[in-house]
Amino acid sequence: MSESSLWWKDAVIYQIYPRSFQDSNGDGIGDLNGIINRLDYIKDLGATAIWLCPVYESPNDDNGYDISNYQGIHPDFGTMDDFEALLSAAHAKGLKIIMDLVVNHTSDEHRWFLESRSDHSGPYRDYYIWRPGKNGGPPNNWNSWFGGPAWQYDKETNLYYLHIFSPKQPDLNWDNSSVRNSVFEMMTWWLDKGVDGFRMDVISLISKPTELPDSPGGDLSPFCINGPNVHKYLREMNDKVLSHYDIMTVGECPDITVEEAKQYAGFDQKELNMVFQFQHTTTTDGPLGKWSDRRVWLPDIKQIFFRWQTGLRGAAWNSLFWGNHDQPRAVSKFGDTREEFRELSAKMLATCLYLMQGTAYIYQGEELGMTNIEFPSLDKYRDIETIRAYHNLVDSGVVSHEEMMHYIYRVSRDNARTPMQWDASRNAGFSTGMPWIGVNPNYLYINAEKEQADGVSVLSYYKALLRFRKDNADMIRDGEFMPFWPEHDKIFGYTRSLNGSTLYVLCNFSDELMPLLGIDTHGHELETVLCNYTDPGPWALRPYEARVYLVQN
Ligand code: TEU
Ligand code: CA
Repeated sequence: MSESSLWWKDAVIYQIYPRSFQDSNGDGIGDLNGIINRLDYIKDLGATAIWLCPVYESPNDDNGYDISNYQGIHPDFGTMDDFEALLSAAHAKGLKIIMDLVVNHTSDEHRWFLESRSDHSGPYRDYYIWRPGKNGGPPNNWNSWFGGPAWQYDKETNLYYLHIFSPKQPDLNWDNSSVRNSVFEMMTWWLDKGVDGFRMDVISLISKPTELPDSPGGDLSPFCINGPNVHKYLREMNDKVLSHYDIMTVGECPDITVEEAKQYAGFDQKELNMVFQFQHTTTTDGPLGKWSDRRVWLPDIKQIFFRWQTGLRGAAWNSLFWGNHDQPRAVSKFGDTREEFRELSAKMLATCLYLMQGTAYIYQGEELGMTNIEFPSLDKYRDIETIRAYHNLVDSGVVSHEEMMHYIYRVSRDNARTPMQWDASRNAGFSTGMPWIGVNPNYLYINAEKEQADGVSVLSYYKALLRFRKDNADMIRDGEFMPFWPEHDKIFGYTRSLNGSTLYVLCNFSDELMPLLGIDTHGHELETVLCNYTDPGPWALRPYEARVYLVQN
């Protein structure tokens, strides 16, 4: 691989959830023209690429993760011409565009599924996973990740189809070579248009075992995650499509370990460039999975990052993120949203994350320190996962309404999906119409316009941090990673070293003053290069302080 094809190692990727980013025509839904209008903001932040969540035609059962036409743009977002205008405007500013590739499943309104369902002997029948029922019920006991059985009965043929997600998201049958070729052709079509890569939705789920056995407790994960042929199919994809372009790929891989990540994204594996792993986002899971109010315990998080940083070193590449469109807001989950600490902890979290080795991902609004939302009632929520989980757990009496709302406030995906907060005008400057989902009332004081004018805002700090990352690209990309004070339960510390220079990154994850222990610099000067407080402070870390020292060779 030539050096130029490794641009993704230094990339800073800004993730856009298009419905919630910027509405340009007053219909309450963010759109492509809205994104075009905000490209300067993204560029100015210091991002080098955009990951665009799905903008394809879709009945929106799961906000675009249920695609009915891979080669068409949803009219809510605009037209293919608008997309092409976005692509060339972004490229003109030096911003790359990474598309979301959702090929574990389609919408049940996709032409392939409509034909599969209606023509039992036609070429599309085998595009999906159809099975006869057992003992008057579904083929096995698997549960959908969105709740309820993972099988949907089809009256006409008296068969069931598999859906890991909603019944409107039937799983494709990747064992069928025509499915793979159709997907590869579609990918080629986008790449020929000039897009710069793919974020691959649940790509580790595409291969299912032919025998679809019952699972203890109905959990399909052990059978569908990293299924039997997943690596074979990804190598074929790499060989037929990916290897022909100078692009980047990141595979979303729930429940993945370091060893498995090396198989998907090993430098010599000829599959993907990197994966998203979720160990650091799932430490708070409880008996009801994500529906829990557990707090993050720093030693868990440290251990996970240390494992990934050292485990992938020299073998594969990390992706660095706190949040995305499925996660609660980073500062609400990992930081502290109390008034005096929100900005400090948001800046600290960014410092801690983006000076590690890996590609940086910023989820829209994170750079403002946007927080979770608490809507007063379920009918204000839009997310299918939240609504289905509420009914599964509350209607059956497993948890009370109050308890469930409490969990929803912590972890619902809608926390990340409230409109981007641009300014203090009506609807946060997101839309002149009625937004499809409620705006967080804190937009009056958390918004881009205000933060742009404020030299010590979260936004300004992000810009400085990303500039630092860029100016020290060799160190951040290649520097050796070492845990620092690994046993400390309040400070997340590590060093990066290259050519005799060392960067010390020290982050206080608590609201207490933390004395610093000695740092042996062998007589060299300790220069503070980044800090989220404006005054130098004592030889200690103040609440949520992030301090970065450089010891030059
Ligand atoms: O998410 C996959 C996934 O693992 C989610 O089910 C995740 O566990 C959940 O959202 C956490 O709350 C991807 C997309 O990112 C998500 O938006 C889609 O709904 C899902 O795939 C189906 O396409
Ligand atoms: Ca719109």
